[in-house]
Amino acid sequence: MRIEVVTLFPELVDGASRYGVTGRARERGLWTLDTVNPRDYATDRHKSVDDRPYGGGPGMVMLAETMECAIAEARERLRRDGVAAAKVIYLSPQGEPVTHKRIAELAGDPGLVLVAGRYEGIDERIVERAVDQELAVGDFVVSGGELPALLLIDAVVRQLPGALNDAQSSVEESFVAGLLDFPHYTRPEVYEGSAVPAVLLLGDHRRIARWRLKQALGRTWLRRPELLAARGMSTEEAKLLEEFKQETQEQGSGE
Ligand code: 9WO
Repeated sequence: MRIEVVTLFPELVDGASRYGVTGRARERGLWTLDTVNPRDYATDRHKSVDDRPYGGGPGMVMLAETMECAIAEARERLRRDGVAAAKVIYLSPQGEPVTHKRIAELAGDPGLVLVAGRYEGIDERIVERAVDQELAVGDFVVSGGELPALLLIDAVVRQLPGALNDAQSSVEESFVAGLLDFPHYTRPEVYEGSAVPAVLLLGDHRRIARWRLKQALGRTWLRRPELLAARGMSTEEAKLLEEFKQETQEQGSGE
């Protein structure tokens, strides 16, 4: 996969993508990253990329022309590499929510252009003319689109075949199954008076799998009930969740 990021801070995006899973996948050639800086398309002597908003108010808006030139260059580079019609994605709090399903779809694209805005955003005419999808990675505002773009890149790259090793892939499957992950423990067996759950020490792999599924169901029920409602449960899972509820009640009442 080929990813182009339009950003005023190319070193930030390039640098962060060199770590961990995305960095290794990049070294192995599973994906490439290039950046285009709207600053390089500025035409005045101050190299302006922003101006004051029509209608007044605080802050600045990114100029239509420098932004459109930068997006055109990103698309052109991808086209030269055989990606005929790359999707252009603008990261903004006004976008549609990013879900696992959307990430899986994007991972199937041969190339993507990600637009990271700064200031109060980009001129709306560029959203209309040059952007295919406006996406939000959460219901909050940050200072620019670079970290949201990196988050999207990380989530997409880990879906590329060969990006994760076997151990990492199996963890992935639990979230794909629509549940939150179960709790994890490592040495020591007792930490500051708090013991690892006994079932994990006995080596009975069927019981361990059952306990972990119970914890995953229980946590999802407690923290993200809407995920559980959307997914539904098998008869066996419903039984495990009932056990979880009983056990947490017993803890709460001190029995
Ligand atoms: C800044 C601002 C300041 C005063 C009044 C209103 C304001 N709105 C914004 C704003 O939304 N700035 C954005 C910064 C413009 C687009 C890039 N920025 C951004 C993207 N912040 N947060 C995101 C983002 C992207 C995807 N998912 C979550 C957040």
